[in-house]
Formats: sequence, structure tokens, C-alpha cells
Amino acid sequence: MALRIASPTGAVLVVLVAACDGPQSALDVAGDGATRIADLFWGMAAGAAVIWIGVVGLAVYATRVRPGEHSGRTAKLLLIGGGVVFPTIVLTGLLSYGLLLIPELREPSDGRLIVSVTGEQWWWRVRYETADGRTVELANELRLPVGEAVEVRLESRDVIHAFWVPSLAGKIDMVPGRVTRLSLKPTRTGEFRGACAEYCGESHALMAFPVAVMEPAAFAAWLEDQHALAAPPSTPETERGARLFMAMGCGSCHAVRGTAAAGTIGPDLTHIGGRASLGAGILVNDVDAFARWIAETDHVKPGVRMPAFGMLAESDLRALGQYLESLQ
Ligand code: HEC
Ligand SMILES: [Cu+2]
Repeated sequence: MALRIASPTGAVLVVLVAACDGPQSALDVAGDGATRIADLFWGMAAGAAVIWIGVVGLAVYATRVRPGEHSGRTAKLLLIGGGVVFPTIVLTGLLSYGLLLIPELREPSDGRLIVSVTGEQWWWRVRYETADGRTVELANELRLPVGEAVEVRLESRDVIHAFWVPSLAGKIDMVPGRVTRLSLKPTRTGEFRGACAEYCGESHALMAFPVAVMEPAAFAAWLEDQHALAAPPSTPETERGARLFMAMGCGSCHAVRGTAAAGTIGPDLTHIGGRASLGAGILVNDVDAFARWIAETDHVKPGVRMPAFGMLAESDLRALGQYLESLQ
């Protein structure tokens, strides 16, 4: 699209407004909570603009239009009106509005679906619990049905993290020893991005997760797939990868349901090949990325709690990558 921008102000405006779109923008809303927050933001922005114009107008009036002395009465009226009465009314209004908003943002779901997310250094442990009491553990990805309120229970195992999907709702801390709650009600389908919003250590900035909002039927099918055990290896290459996975001790930290691997220190890898990203939102999900992650974990994510397996031959890394990619 050819876009002609007439003035520098126009250029700045275009840049500012363009920056409001995208998968991780609190102003490009796709959920109930985010809509409330965006409304509050625009309301406050408009109020701030009006006040700014008023103050600058008065300053211009006092210095340019009618310079010189003003009566004591006018000055007193301005000071009391603009300095006491006006802020008291505006701030009381904003405070009440903000306080009324809080219970709405925490509103419990209808109990049909509960998603527990635990913050770890530096990844996300995710557990889905459906109304029939079935649970399944996955990691580093969230999928939600559109139009349904989902209760998200947030915990942390180590330090304080914060859970934030700007397009869907506000952010909330994940505090060790506590469960905080958030209601997520997506209003449209799409791909979004969440991130940790509380500094939690050296790889804090490498702790994100893709969020997919899906049609309810597609979501149900996906969740059913997540319950399934891992696909057994079906080619010589993936078979070799599966053997290496066990031989290298990966299974002491990672679970691959349906195999002897049942570790719980790292993310569940039963369906790792089907996730939208790798390493908590930082790498694409393909064989090359798997090989790179396994060989130089600590370069990809400084401080990571997984040893690097750089001693493995390139062919072994690829076999492992093929195997993990086959776990759809
Ligand atoms: C000492 C425990 C430990 C061992 C052993 C281990 N891992 Fe990990 N692994 C982790 C942890 C912890 C993470 C999460 C790291 C992060 O993102 O901060 C992880 C992450 C991963 C991921 C990314 C998962 C995701 O959700 O994106 C893959 C793939 C993986 N490991 C594969 C392996 C393979 C293959 C081996 C064996 C060669 C292995 N790991 C050995 C602890 C371990
Ligand atoms: Cu964090």
C-alpha cells in the first residue's frame, strides 16, 4: 500500500498507531479483560489531553493574551478550582472505576475449564483440567476456546514471575506459595503472545509463550490430542532418536508419556513437535532448532537448567531432532 505522509507529525502518528497492532499489544484487544483496560487507557488519554490543553491554554492566556496583573480573587479561584476541586473529583472517579474493574478481571469461570500455569526459571508448566476431572500437562503454550471464560490459576516454583498476555488481559504476579487467579475470555480467534512481566533472573526476557485462540470444536480436538500418549517412532531415524533420548538421560528430566521417560524437572515433551515454538517462545519448531537447542542450550538461553549436549555428533543431534519433531 502506498502511503503518503504529509507532515512530520503525520509520520510520528503513523509510527505510534502502527506500534499499537500486533500479537503482543494491549491496545489490539482480543479479550474481555484487555477491552476493559484499553477503554480505561483511552479514557485516561483523552482526559489527559483535555487537561493538557486547558493548562497550556491558561498559560498562553496569562502570558500572551492578558499579560500583567490578575486580581487576587481570580487567582484564588483558579488555584482552589484547578488545584483541589478538579483533581479530587477526577481522581475519585478514576479510583472508583479502577476498583470496580478488579472483581470483573478476576471473575471465576463457569468451571468448565481450568488452566494452571506454573512459572519456572525460565519456562511455563501448563496443566489443563476439564469439567470431567481429566488433567493433562504440557508446557510453553496456551490454547483457548474463543468466547469462553477460562479460569487461569497461577503459581510459581522458584521466584516471582508475572503472567501477561497483553491482547487478552492485564498482567498478574505468580508468587511462590500462593495461587493467584485470572479470568481469560478471548473475544476473537488468532495467534497472540504472552510473556513474563516480572524480572525473574538472567533469562527473564527469554521466557515467552505463544497463545492460540481457537474455535471451540478445534480447541476440543486439540485438547483431546494432548491427552494421547506419544506417537511411537515410525522411521529408522526417529527410532534412533528415541533410543538416544533414553540413552542420554533426557528422560530423567523430561516426560514423554507412553515411554519410560517420566522426568518432571523439565517440560513435558509428549507433543513437543506440535507446539508453535521451542524453548518457551524463543525458537521456531523444526529439526534444526531442536539440534541447536540440545547442543548449545546455555548459549540459546543463559543460565538454563538443562545441560548442553554439545558432545553429540551432528547426526545424533539430527536424529534426536527428527524424533522430537515426530512427537506431534
Ligand atoms: C537436568 C535436567 C534436564 C536434562 C537431563 C535434559 N533437559 Fe531438556 N530441559 C530441561 C529444562 C529445565 C528445560 C526448560 C528450559 C527453559 O526453557 O528454560 C528443558 C527444555 C527442553 C526442550 C524445550 C522444550 C519446550 O517446551 O520448548 C527440549 C526439546 C529438551 N529440553 C530436550 C532435551 C533432550 C533431547 C535432552 C537429552 C539429550 C534433554 N532435554 C535433557 C531439563 C533437562
Ligand atoms: Cu519469569
